[in-house]
Amino acid sequence: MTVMEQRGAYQPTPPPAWQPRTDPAPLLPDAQPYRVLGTEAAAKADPELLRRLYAQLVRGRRYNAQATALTKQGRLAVYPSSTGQEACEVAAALVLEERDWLFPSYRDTLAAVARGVDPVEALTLLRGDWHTGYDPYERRVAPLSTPLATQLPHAVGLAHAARLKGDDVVALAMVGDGGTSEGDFHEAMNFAAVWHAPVVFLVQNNGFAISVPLAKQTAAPSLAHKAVGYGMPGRLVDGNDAVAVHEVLGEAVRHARAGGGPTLVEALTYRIDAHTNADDATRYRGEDEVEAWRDHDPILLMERELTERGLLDEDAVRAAQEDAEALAADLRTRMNQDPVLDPMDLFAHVYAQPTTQLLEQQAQLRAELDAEAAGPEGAGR
Ligand SMILES: Cc1ncc(C[n+]2csc(CCOP(=O)(O)OP(=O)(O)O)c2C)c(N)n1
Repeated sequence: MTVMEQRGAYQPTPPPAWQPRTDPAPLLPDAQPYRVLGTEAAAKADPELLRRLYAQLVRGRRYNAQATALTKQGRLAVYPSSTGQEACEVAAALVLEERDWLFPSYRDTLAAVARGVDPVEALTLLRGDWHTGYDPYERRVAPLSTPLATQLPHAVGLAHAARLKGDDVVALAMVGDGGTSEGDFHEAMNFAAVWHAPVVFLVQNNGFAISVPLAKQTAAPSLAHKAVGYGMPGRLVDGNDAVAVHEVLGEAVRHARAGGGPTLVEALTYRIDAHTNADDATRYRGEDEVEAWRDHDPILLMERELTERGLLDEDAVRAAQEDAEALAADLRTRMNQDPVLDPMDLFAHVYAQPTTQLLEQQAQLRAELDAEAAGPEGAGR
């Protein structure tokens, strides 16, 4: 039989039946952003939680305003304000247990403060002083991360390690919409899903990566949809509705704690201020857009709800404002004191085992500082 005849006799067998490895349907995000405030579900919200969230939102708004003012007075090098995004900041901090970890980005100073980090220490990095400024282990808040999305693989690593050790720890990592286009985002999401790590990703979609609007950096149907490709559930929530964000994050944290693996939460919000004090937002967005979001302000939404339910009277408003003013006054006083800095600290905490070059540089700086301290006479000896 010729080769051609043999081929003619060949009967192809059908390939094995294919089906998706994971049913994508339960992973799909909410068709519409999940909301509580202004809906029937709000009636079920715990009054104590509403009051607590409200007080923290008011404090947060004041903290943002004061930190921005400090940049104008030359007391703070840069401040990426989260005005308009306070609901996400506060809910992320309040939803965690003490034993959990928060992984913030540079925009999330407020989340760190709401979790108990000293308000001045939280600004150390943005002041241009050394290192993180606060002890990450004290409140379990990782350093504010400036390189986009690099905090995400760290969060996954910590959460995975905790699970391997049998520790009951969940990591909540915060990132901006722009950060979701980074390679680190992909790597973190993939490892988290494959390892089933107890981690929650909170994407604050505030519409812009500095001046780049979302449509120019992703063609995804929503950022929450990205979850499905990695095999984890995606959730879409109104990021200005503090109760809704708290609820969605709470569910995701409980799911992770119970061994259910990671969740990606996209919170739709808006950055009312410019990217930082160094940015002019009028160059890439119109005032109409900003005004429309002011009507959907997180504090306004909460005030309406509390007032309708008779949970907010003048005394409660005044108490929240006084508390916020006290925070701002403390920030002003302490930020107006010149920090005492030791230039030798530059070399601390860089490597566990300093490199030869670093040791040489350290010795050189020591010699320069000693010579300076000795003055012209000492230098001549
Ligand atoms: C790896 C990396 N690339 C670029 C930058 C410069 N950069 C700083 S902020 C920013 C925009 C980030 O936007 P987004 O993630 O949406 O966060 P937002 O500032 O809106 O909170 C960019 C590109 C950076 N910090 N890190």
